Amino acid sequence: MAENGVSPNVMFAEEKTGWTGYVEWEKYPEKKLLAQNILASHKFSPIPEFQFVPLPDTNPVLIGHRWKEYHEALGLKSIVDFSWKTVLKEKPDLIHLLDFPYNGETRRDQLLTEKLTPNKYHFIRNHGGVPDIDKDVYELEITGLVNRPIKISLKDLQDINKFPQEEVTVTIQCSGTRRIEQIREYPGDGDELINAPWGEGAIGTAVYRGVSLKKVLKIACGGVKPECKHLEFFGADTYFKKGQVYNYAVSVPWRKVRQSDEVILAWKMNGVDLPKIHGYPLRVVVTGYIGARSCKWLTRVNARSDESDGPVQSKEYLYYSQQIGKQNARYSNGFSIQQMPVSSAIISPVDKQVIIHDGFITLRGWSYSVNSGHVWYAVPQENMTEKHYHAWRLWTIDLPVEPEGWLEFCVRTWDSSNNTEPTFVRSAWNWDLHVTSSCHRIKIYSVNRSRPATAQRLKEIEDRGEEFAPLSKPLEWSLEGEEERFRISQRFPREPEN
Ligand SMILES: Nc1nc2c(c(=O)[nH]1)N[C@H]1C(S)=C(S)[C@@H](COP(=O)(O)O)O[C@H]1N2
Ligand SMILES: [Mo]
Repeated sequence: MAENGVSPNVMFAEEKTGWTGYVEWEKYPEKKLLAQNILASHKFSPIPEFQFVPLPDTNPVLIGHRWKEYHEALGLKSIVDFSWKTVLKEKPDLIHLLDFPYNGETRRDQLLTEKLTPNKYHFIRNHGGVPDIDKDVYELEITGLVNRPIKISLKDLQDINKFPQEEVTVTIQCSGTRRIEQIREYPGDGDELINAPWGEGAIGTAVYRGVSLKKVLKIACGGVKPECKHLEFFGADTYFKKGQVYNYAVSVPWRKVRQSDEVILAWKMNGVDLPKIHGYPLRVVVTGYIGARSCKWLTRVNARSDESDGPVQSKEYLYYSQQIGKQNARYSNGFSIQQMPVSSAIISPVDKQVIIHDGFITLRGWSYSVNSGHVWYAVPQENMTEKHYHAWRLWTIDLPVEPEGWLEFCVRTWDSSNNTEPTFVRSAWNWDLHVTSSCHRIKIYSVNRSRPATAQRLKEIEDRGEEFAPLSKPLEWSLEGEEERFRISQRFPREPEN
């Protein structure tokens, strides 16, 4: 119960019927203030340390105590419960990095099954709970610097007599993809780091169907006013930052929206309605930009003259160059990350794997570039998935590998503008630990069976019913007969004569 005797869940009621889990904050400054005061009167669990200690080996890997407590403090626990129920239903098989707000990444074997990531396996990055919105009552509001502010139903948006529809193949990647490599080399902050120590699986590709935002603005709103420079998107989810409460909000420049099919309002993903956890019934898909701009559970598009002042846009997803660290980071000296740099990862084999081969090792992975395109180095064209303007290419290569022992493989992508990846994590490191776009490196242990001596040794091991791997397991038997050892040591004495 809050001070005035009203229970918090009555105080912070849902905005509209049929929009379960949607509390509108941005339109009610007094309500935000009240929530802020309630939060200030609570003590919340501390932030866990995992940058200097290994991540727990559990699934979920991390438990979002604090974020659950924030929701509970405002009487919004049902949102927490519904979100987890939705995860179990729609994403049972991901690596659950954080249970709430839910962050899940695709298992490596499921990442490369085909060019399009099956919806069930597509990664999820949430900043709050999952709202449950009835599509029959859904409407989108368009406000701000447009000639005609409107409210429009999903049915009208989907009416092909009103708006032409688009179908686009898009790779969405979180700007935090592969962040764990930065953490392992040099810890940093990362506004959202605690929630998402991502590996190579925070990326996925789907065909989205929807309408171009540019066309909706033009046809339904009579266009934007000349002062409009940014389009701001609001989500129905509740976001907490430094003791304050918000709806998820981000923006993209009008210049991006004007590229007609590059920002779409989508309701289908790979031929079916958006799963609830991906923003049902309507989300934004911003091609080429970091995932954060592709706002899910879209409630409102607001045309404005400057970028969104919501914390996700103005205080997070900032890139601080190498010299800027804890002691001098400010919001105003990090630049806002919009377009994703060239990036890639080796998905198979995995780091530290022992590979017994016959002179070739097959490597597989993904490569991404906004200029998705023309020349890709070394991997033969026929070994890459089809080109799209806004999507990755999966690749596979049979690498001739003669040497044995520990080897390091590295993938580097060039795009058609000759943009390429920095070679080491150090050159990509930044205080907020975003866009780990350096060459992805793995170590593998090579055992080349095309060498007669190696083949012979492997056979001996097999004949004894033993396994070669793991490397750290000692072989139980003598490595060499005594006579043989003696003969060779006579021929090649260890000590020189003089
Ligand atoms: N409303 C809302 N939209 C959101 C987010 C969110 O938390 N709330 N997360 C963003 C981030 S950071 C990413 S990377 C993408 C992930 O999209 P996905 O979860 O559909 O894969 O959604 C973006 N859109
Ligand atoms: Mo993200």
